[in-house]
Amino acid sequence: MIKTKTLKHLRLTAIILGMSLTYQAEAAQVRVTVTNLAPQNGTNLTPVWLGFHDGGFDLYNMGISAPAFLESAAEDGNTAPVTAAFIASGYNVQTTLTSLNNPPVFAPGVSNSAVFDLDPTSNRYLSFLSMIIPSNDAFIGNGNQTGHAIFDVAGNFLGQDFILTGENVRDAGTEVNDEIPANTAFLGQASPNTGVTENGVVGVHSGFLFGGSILGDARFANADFKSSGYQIARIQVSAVPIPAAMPLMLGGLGLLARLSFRGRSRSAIA
Ligand SMILES: [Ca+2]
Ligand SMILES: [Ca+2]
Ligand SMILES: [Ca+2]
Repeated sequence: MIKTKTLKHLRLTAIILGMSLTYQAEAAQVRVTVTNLAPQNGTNLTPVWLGFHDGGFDLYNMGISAPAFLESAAEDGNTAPVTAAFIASGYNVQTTLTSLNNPPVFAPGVSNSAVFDLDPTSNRYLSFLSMIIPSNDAFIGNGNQTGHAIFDVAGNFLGQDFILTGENVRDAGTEVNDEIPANTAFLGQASPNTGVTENGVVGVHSGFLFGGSILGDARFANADFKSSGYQIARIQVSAVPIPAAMPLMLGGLGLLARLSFRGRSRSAIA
């Protein structure tokens, strides 16, 4: 009798454990945290576009002219075009993460995060994109679409935790870096896509102009991202072990199992 009970308990436990294991293999919840690491009066970041894909979505390549969606993001912080391009490429797990402040930019020291439900195969890689402000067309974003794997080929969670320095700042090559306030987002630019067309290619940004209107502005006195050791941002991708509802659900299942077992025992006695 005791043996039968134990066996039944074991079988139920196995079923419940199996359910939780199946859940982990099929989908994973991850948290992406973006932090602006620049010093006070340093560089700001526009809301950060984040997208998860299977390695088939490329934001840009060094030495090649920027796609239109990159121009909008790099010159105006507008992520609507990259969002549409991502969908057009067949992907749908993406967001534009704001700072929750007003304006929604990431000022130095500001951090925010978002949680995503990911498929380890179709959402294996992270891509990110954000404009550096103020600037003409400076941005951070990964040019290597498979550079930030969240899962390995077998679907095991890898996570990511990396720091972008001043050397990771790119020039979209779409607008001349004249830093004239009327051409420069966040300084005096009144409408999108305002500035002198550069007709260039994406490359490493050469830095803000010494004596220019960005570094000459007291609010951005520490925005020289070419200075030694300058840190722009940190991006962390961590696993959310079990969704908050899962332990409750498992607890509930256990209780149900126990109740049904007791019910059966009683009817057996009767
Ligand atoms: Ca430029
Ligand atoms: Ca501009
Ligand atoms: Ca332009």
